[in-house]
Amino acid sequence: PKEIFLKDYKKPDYFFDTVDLTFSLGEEHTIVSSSITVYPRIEGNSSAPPSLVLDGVDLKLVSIKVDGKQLQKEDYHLDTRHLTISSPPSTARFTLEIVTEIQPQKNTSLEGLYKSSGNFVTHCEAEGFRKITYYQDRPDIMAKYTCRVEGDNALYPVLLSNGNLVEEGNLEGGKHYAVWEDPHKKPCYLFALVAGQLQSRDDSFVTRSGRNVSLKIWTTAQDLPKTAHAMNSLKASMKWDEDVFGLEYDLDLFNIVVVADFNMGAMENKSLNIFNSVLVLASPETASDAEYARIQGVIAHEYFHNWTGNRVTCRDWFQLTLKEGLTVFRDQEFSSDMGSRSVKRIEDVSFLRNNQFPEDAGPMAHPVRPHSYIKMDNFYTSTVYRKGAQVVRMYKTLLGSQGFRRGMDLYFKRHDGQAVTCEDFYAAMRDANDADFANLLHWYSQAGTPTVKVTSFYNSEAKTYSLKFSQQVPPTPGQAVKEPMLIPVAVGLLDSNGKDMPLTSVYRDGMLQVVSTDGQPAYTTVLKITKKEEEFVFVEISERPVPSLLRGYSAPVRLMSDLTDADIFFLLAHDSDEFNRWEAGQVLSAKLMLSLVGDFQQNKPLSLTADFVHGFKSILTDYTLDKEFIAKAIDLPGVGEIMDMMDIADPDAVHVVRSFIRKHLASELKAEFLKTVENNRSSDPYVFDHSKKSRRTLKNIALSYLASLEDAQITELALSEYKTATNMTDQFGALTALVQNPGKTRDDVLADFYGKWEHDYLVINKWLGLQASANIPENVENVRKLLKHRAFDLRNPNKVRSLIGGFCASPVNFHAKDGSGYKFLGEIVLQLDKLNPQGASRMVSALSRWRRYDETRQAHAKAQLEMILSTNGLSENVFEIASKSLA
Ligand code: DPP
Ligand code: ZN
Repeated sequence: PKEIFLKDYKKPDYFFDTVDLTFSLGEEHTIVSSSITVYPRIEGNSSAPPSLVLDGVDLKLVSIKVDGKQLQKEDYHLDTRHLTISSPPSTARFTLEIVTEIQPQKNTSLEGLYKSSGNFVTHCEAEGFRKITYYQDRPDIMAKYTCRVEGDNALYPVLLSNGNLVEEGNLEGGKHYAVWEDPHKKPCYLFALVAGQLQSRDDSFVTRSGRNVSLKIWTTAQDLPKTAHAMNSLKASMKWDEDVFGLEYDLDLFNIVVVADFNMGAMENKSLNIFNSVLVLASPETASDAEYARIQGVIAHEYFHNWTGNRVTCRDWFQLTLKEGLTVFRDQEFSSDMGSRSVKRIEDVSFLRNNQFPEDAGPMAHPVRPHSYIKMDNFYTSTVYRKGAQVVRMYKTLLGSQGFRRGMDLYFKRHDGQAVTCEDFYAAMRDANDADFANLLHWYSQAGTPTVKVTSFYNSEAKTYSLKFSQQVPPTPGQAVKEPMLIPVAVGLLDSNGKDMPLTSVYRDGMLQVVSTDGQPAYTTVLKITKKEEEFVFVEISERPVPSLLRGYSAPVRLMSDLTDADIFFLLAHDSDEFNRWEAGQVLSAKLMLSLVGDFQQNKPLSLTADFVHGFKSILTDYTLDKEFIAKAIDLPGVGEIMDMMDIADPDAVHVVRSFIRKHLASELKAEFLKTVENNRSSDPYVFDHSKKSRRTLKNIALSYLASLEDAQITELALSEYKTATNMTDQFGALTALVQNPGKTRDDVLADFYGKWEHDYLVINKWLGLQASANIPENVENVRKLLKHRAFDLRNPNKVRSLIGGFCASPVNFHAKDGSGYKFLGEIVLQLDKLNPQGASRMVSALSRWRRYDETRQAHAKAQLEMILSTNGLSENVFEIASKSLA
């Protein structure tokens, strides 16, 4: 396998202007004919024009013509990856016509053209278009497409592609056709085609300049009622993007198609988004609040790509974060505006810490813009997406909302219709604001989570308060030494009453900086750390403050401060920044968990301090707080997050400690938890809004604490919640609470749930995931049984994610010390790799951080990686992860 490097990027020798495609869909094979107008990048500069190299994989070449003339065998070269035309015409333009034959019905990789539930569907990002026809499959080739689709009338009554429908009609032999024309230039990864038996929910949206856009969500007739929430989310996204960024939709039609077999969550193909069914279909009875929220966020995400990704796209795949980091940032902002901003922030930061931090500290660590890859599919990572979004957020933190908007406007003004780089985004932000951005670009090139240490000093005579920062970026594979980064640290100072002190000015390196605006003091100010060590001194500070640091999590770093526990309890009680109030609780919990882990490892008894229980209780019972905020604040840091803080990760110890704290709190605060359940129960019809969702979330987490007690009265309560639930959030919440404890009740309620929902594969996937992720002893055997259950299918990515991905999330069973969990995964990866390399490599990633564990676990995991790597015929996807993990 060949590694591809960012530094080797070269402009293409040829561009494509127009691309006309015809698909003749068939059961035995599908014929794809393309007609492309080609022009050289540099016109007439040499008598021997460079060869034209086209990508193509798993294709049967039927014919190839240049300017109408059939090419002979000696005119081109064909290998398993490329079709090379050695002497293209030296004219200013020529036409290339290629016919290929493919077999979508046999394509289990789910990239290129394949079949799902009998329908034809495409997925091309990143490099799937080369499985459809020979093409320069790279995003800097942007062309105008037409697409004619021909297929059987009865089997494929609906024929869709990008853009506008310009013609349709009947053909001989019971066939029909449709011709689609996309007026916008696009890279081939945004091409899409769908053909099959589908029905649509129809709606419309009038843009602010008066364009009437027809909106359609396509799915099976049976699932149509479950598309209402997705449609509402789409309309809300369209409105929000106009209001916040001034961005309007640019065609008269916007289609979303629902597909059961899909590797990604969804895909932003121009005007024809294709969605994994789990991210569209929802009804109160079948989908939980978490799923409603994800649907809202992802519908918005894909819609927002129309500008950030499609109108302005990436020059090459190394720039993926240019569109993904930015679009994730945009969907996060949208969701914040639809619900609670601080709760959304808390969720995003937890996700980052549980998923991205470990990635950034492991063998696959890469900058948000990677320097190299073997398979691009392996770089659709939480680093590129989530840390990338944090990088975009830092621009906003540094520039303010208006400055950020100015930067976005300039970005579109300069680059609409282009394929660009992260530097272009940076330059637009800088130029629109005359900003001084020293060191911000390092975020694109340096991997690893920076650590920021803070020490504070109050001078009561001078009335100054100083904060001394030092930063360190850890070494990562291929990057031993790092440069200091620009780290924006939002800071507020609390007085002894817990109120924010007014801030007027601060000395940075002895230089006075005014932080008040228009004569008004600030209550939060953003300190720009740019050096390895730096000191900031606040003046006119009348008493020793408690600092609230990194408000709103203003940079994706690990913060270590000299605050005492008393300071942190004070912040927990008083900080005006809700995120930092939550953070204070997390810091206290994490400290406690790490110290109990130490006790557990030394066989010492575990116990909680009264202070901790009291602090916890005061949050649980504070009726002035937002209920969803309470739910977040009483949730302990995840096992992954705590393991990430340890020198040698100990999954058993972290699990035991986390369970101990939960159980202990449940027992000490049983009455308060019961009251929380009681007060937040509701028999109102399900509505997905912040206030209703908050009640349900709080009730369900309280129930889950209580159920950890394994107490007969609580089991009765949870069973009754399960039985009387009128929506999936409550039903699944009660089920989740009940299945923590092995035994007959657990078995019965799981069987009951299956019986209820057997007919609904999305609900059954939740059932699979819940069992797979259980921490009950020796669950691997149960998961092996579920592999053979008729509800499971290794070819379906959602089922794989639920059952196999779910299993890998169990600290107890995946990381079982006898290696049984790793062995199970090793076997599955090899089976899956033959069907779907992308799916297989996603699963093998769970083994990649094996060095983080003790020697016994290391040996077991390493053996599996070596076994995988020694297998013949391994995909490049799995090869890359397995080999880099062992390197
Ligand atoms: N569909 C994926 C996403 O939107 C890749 N573009 O993030
Ligand atoms: Zn995206």
